[in-house]
Amino acid sequence: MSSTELESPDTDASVHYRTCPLCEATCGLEITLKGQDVQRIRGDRDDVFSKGFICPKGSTIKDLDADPNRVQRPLIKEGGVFREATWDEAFALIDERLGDIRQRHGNNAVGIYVGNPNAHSLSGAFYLPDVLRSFRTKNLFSASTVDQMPKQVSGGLMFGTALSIPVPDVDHTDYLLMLGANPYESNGSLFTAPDLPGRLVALRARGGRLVVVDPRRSKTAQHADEHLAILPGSDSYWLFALLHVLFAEELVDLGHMEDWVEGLDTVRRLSLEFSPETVAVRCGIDADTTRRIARELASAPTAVVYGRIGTCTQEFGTLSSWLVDVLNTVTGNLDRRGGAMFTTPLAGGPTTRGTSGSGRGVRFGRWTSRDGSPEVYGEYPVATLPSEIETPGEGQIRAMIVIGGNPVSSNPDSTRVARAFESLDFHVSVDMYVNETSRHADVILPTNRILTKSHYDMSLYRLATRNVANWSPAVLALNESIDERQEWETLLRLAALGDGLGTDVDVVALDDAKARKLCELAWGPQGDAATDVAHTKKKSVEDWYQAVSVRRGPDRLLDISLRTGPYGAPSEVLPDGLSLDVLEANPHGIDLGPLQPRLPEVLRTPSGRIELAPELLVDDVERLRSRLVDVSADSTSLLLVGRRHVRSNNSWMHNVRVLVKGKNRCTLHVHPDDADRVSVRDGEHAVLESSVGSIVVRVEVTDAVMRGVVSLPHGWGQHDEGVVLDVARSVESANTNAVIPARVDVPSGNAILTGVRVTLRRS
Ligand SMILES: Nc1nc2c(c(=O)[nH]1)N[C@H]1C(S)=C(S)[C@@H](COP(=O)(O)OP(=O)(O)OC[C@H]3O[C@@H](n4cnc5c(=O)[nH]c(N)nc54)[C@H](O)[C@@H]3O)O[C@H]1N2
Ligand SMILES: Nc1nc2c(c(=O)[nH]1)N[C@H]1C(S)=C(S)[C@@H](COP(=O)(O)OP(=O)(O)OC[C@H]3O[C@@H](n4cnc5c(=O)[nH]c(N)nc54)[C@H](O)[C@@H]3O)O[C@H]1N2
Ligand code: SF4
Ligand SMILES: [Mo]
Repeated sequence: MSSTELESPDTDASVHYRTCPLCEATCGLEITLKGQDVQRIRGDRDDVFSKGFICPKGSTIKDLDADPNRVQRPLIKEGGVFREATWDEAFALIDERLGDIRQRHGNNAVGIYVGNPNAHSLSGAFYLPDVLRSFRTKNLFSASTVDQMPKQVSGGLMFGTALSIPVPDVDHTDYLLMLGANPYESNGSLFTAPDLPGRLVALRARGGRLVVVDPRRSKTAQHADEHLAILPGSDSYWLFALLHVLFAEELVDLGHMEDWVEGLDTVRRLSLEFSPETVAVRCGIDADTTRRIARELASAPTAVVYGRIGTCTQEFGTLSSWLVDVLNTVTGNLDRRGGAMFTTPLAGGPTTRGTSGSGRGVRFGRWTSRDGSPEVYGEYPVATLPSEIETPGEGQIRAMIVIGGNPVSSNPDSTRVARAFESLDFHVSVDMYVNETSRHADVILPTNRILTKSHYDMSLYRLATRNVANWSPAVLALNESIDERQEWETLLRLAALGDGLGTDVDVVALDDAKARKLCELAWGPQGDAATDVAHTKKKSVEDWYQAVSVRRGPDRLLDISLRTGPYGAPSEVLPDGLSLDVLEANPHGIDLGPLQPRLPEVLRTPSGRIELAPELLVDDVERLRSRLVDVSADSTSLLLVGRRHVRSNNSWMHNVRVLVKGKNRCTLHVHPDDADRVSVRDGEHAVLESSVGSIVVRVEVTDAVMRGVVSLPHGWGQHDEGVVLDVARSVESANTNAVIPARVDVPSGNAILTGVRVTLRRS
């Protein structure tokens, strides 16, 4: 069975269906080809989840794949300039240099950074762990610590795994309180729901209420019933004040969770000192409003609190992330229809594996970095990466492997990050651009074009608002004339190199061994194969391995995950059980319906209960307390926040001309009163300065930002020498991370990117 259907008598034309991998919304695309030429990309109206919705980025995949600035073949830097090389040549150089560095300085001398696109890549899902393991280094970093790590920490502590993150049941809720998220531009995050704007419109149309808490009147705030402007970084105080009211007015009602909750009294005690009056000035929200919202939350038939990047990348990111789910719990809205629910991922995941109802839970700080940063889920904070590269001594990072990431753009104190990368002895980037980061590399290994990859969003389907699955086979063939290779093969080769197997490896054999091992694990006493075995009646692990080995690479591994996942066994809805064959036969996806209550089975805490007051977080409340009066506040400085635009995607899509044309979007939003105060005018240049640097920005005066707050989007400023991004370079822009100091939220190590103190002056 194939997802290709002939649409016209023109035998050359074919229509293919493909999930968009660019953001978390997982929209279905309908792609018309003529031969190997992409004629058109539009929304797949039959997609079970997105039903035809796409954003302006989805249809630009053709432009991305055809970008003349794409790195086509491996590049090796010689005498300061890149030259094209063969894969063998590139791998031989990597092997020689990394081998030498590891031998002389130990395994920790090699650091690895993995970026955001890996979360959307089937290759990344299955082969990246091999790379991370193979180099036996503790110096592992990722974009998670400039993003969602606080939510993973709070969810892990409360419910037991790194992916125990409840998702708003947006399609059924009566009340959505949203903090620090702007899905009208971002299309949702840790909350996979294609056409989230449409779902929010539907929520309001059925009589529900949407309240948005954001220092900016964002597009989502404009489309809400109510917008509360909050001072950046103060969400934890406000969330505590909501709890304060709920306890004081006896509105706490655990409902069906009564038997599963531990620590309610501790939370009540902690909330006592954060009354709406106490936090009003710090948050910029008056006490009456706070009381009213608390009552609305408690009285709505169903309600859900949701916080995203604005609540994570802040001084108290973990506390905010935690309090969001505490509120969901104490209002009885956790794990019930219309509340905050857990996905049952069709391909399985940490919340479906192992013993149901309890587990090992999570532990952090099992080892620490040289500067004392505790590991969190095996990684160190990216904010500390430059110092790990620059500080001499045992364990100093001398070489970096960067995979699908652009830390020089996306990490705080970016000027220092650039300097640190420049000082490395060796650096390899797996990327398709020579950008802010990879320009420093000694070797660049290109990734293959999006449409030559098969796709299944392993990570984001674990956080989806319905239980869905959709697999897309590759639409285009690899371009042999440039020796284009699948990224999973590149990752497998890198892993082999890390394992000391050298460069002369048989990738097919390595992949077979990996699949066989996965089969054996699934077959073993701890494994999940039983579900599939039951219906395939395979006699041995070998039979089973042969059955899945009609495919190779990540597709085979996905098939194993599907067969051993929660829907692998035959059921009423899937009489044959779930497998990749089933998904292949359903090119518009499979929808197993709205989220279902999963308590207590979803829990993996050692206690088998919801830990409402984990010690690590309770201890961090002291830090919150100590900052109730913001002593660094003064009348001349401003608080910097970010923003996203629907035509952007972090740092790497500004090279698509149709997305950047028109109005310049890298402007600094300044409130009219602040503009007057510092004498800057709309459209003028100004200097934005902080303790770590200064940048020249174009000012846009608008009352969409709170007084005292300025906003600049991230991911811009592609003007460094050597960056090969012709379109992005032609746009006037600056990198906001050049003025953001490298500071972290303590429990998670996540970078503080919002609420940063800056000054503004005329240039
Ligand atoms: N100030 C500020 N900084 C921020 C943020 C913010 O809100 N404010 N947001 C943060 C967030 S949420 C994130 S997720 C990070 C992102 O941080 P990063 O992941 O470091 O950066 P990206 O811009 O996503 O860069 C992705 C890189 O991967 C490459 N790439 C794209 N597709 C592929 C592929 O299929 N394979 C490979 N190998 N490479 C590919 C791109 O060319 C690009 O170089 O930025 C963070 N930085
Ligand atoms: N078009 C587009 N879509 C994207 C991306 C992109 O770059 N472009 N990136 C993707 C990625 S990697 C991610 S992680 C997601 C992020 O998805 P979202 O979390 O929805 O991110 P944003 O759209 O940046 O919205 C964050 C909002 O938080 C507000 N904010 C800032 N500081 C605070 C604060 O202290 N408190 C509160 N309450 N609010 C605050 C900002 O003003 C902003 O409106 O988007 C994804 N989708
Ligand atoms: S919303 Fe996200 S997944 Fe949907 S088309 Fe746009 S970029 Fe792709
Ligand atoms: Mo992100």
